[in-house]
Amino acid sequence: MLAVFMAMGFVVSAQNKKPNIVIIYVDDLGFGDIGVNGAIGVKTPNIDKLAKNGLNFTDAHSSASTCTPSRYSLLTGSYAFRNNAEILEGDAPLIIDPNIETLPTMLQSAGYKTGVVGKWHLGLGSGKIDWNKRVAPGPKEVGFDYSFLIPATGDRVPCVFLENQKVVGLNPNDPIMVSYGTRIEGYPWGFKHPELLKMHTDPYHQGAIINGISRIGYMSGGKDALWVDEDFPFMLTEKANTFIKENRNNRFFLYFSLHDIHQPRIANIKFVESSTMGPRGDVIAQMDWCVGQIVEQLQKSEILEDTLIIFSSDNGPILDDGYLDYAKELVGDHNPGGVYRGGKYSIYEAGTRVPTIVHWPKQVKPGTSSALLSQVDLYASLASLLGNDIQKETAPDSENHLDAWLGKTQNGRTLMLEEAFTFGLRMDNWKYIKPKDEVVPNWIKNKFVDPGFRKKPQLFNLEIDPSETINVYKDYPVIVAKMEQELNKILK
Ligand code: NG6
Ligand code: CA
Repeated sequence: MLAVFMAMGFVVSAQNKKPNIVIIYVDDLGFGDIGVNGAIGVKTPNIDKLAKNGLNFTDAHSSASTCTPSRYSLLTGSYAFRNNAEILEGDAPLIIDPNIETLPTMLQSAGYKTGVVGKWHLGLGSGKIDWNKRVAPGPKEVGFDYSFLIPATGDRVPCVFLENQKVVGLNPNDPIMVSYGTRIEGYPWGFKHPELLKMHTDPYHQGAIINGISRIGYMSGGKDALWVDEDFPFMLTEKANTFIKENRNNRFFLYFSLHDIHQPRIANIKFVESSTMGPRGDVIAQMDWCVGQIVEQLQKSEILEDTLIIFSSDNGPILDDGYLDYAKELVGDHNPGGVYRGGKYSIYEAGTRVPTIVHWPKQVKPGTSSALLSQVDLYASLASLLGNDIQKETAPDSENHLDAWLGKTQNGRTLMLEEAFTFGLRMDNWKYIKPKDEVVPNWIKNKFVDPGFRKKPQLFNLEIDPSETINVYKDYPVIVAKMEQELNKILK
């Protein structure tokens, strides 16, 4: 009897122990891009191992089908449309209000050390940025004790890292200037100097050429501080692992936001031709290596068992997204979005249904889960894990689904919003897409991606039609009316 009580006591105290939390956030990774979900053209042994020893979700979603909106929702627990969050330029102001409670501030008040390493793309500063001084507000002001950033995206200037909001390696005699409007002299422009390019681009990526790659936007100065794209995997994993090592005796939260597999897809030579899909596959392999490095560090620090790892992506897959890198998936059997329709930018399922793995050896039994979940729910779910109450106005769209995230139930949301150029709503296995009377923007037309909005409403029954091929809108007026009503309630 005593032994039973003691065993129970052990379980209770283990449950009370707060885990370290690591969110590994991949960029543009599709549902079908990892081995456990059926990838063919590339091997992802490290991610597969995480999935085999953890919980692999088949119906978990980023909140939107592009980066900035998804990240905004992840960190604030609020839908992106409430703040008009859209893909930001590299000099855009910070879109998170420093006065609100965020996921990292919530974790700070629960005693966590917080850090972000990698792609930010949530804006910085509050107007015109002086890149030669500390750039604020930024991660610190919204709850991160430490930051090491790619400020926006790999295809946008400035092409420099920011550590704790200061440009790394900047020579004060060579100040940085950035412009997204007027062309500024400085680094040569892609459209004028195609002979300097490693790869050709669409007309939107023909600004400053840095490291043989032309970007969106113009830049001058900061020569000593320029990043080398091929070194991203090493730079970022090293910074993340240093943060882990330094905080191994604290409770910590690491938001590890990889640049891969976003374009420009320039794999390090170590990973070139490590897949049969060309550059897009090579950077998937590279990203998988980074994941392995983080897990290995957690293991070396003897904290893997106590760490809750959440692996996911900010939106679905895309082939050429502006750089002509000959992503070859179209000719192979590899299906980046799995059986799902669409991809990045799209309101169809592959836009937001992304690889999602939860790994926490002490608490989560290995398996799979078909619970319907959105990343916007991580806020309230993690707050509940830590026993934190959240105020009503905080994280207004975040639902506590801790039991589903930890595999204690297969029941997640009954209703779930999806954001893209229009809105989608999931109600169990029904999917409704709000009509939109607009033409497809020019810049997206040539991307082999169907953004999915139509002049007429769309309804799909994912249970029998997971690939959203047959619009059954006319056959189910009652369901449609109910879903329109629910959607309007959310959008109001
Ligand atoms: C788009 C860019 C695209 C990519 C995307 C951001 C053009 C024509 N296209 O605006 O290349 O950078 O923004 O991707 O400018 S995301 O994953 O960060 O949302
Ligand atoms: Ca993305």
